[in-house]
Amino acid sequence: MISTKMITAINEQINKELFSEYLYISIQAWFADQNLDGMANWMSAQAQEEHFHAMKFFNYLIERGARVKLKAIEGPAVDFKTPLKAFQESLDHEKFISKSIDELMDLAIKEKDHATKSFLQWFIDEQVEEESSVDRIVNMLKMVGDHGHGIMMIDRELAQRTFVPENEA
Ligand code: OFO
Repeated sequence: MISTKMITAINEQINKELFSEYLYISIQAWFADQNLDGMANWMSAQAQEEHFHAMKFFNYLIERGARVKLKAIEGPAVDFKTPLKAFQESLDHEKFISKSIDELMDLAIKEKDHATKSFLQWFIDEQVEEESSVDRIVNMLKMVGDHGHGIMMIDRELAQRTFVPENEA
């Protein structure tokens, strides 16, 4: 049986995932305003992925017979200054999410909740991939600096990203 403590912690995680979606569509809006449509596309795909993460936690609680209780979503930043700062903000946020998922896993281990441990493993693995893909973009942006041509090339690459939910991949 899933504990009240675990249910509360997962409900908080749903809020964090929905905030992630909100943050990434805010960055998407900023990129669209800068006419960097490829980067805006990348953020849109990232936001869809976060919605999928939130619903994965949401469905897990329902499956365990627990109550989903949604909370207010905090307002995200709206100004990101440069592409590098925008992606750096995403990387910092992903590190915060990884820490939060690690804490959920710590709680599941403490409570000997094997079902939740097994469920959370997918997110632990996913965060390694999430951090590494944003880190790669941050490094590319550092390399090109303010060079317009370099920014345009990265923008073109990021235009290719699409989001495919895991059961359709
Ligand atoms: Fe970007 O991470 Fe959700 O979990």
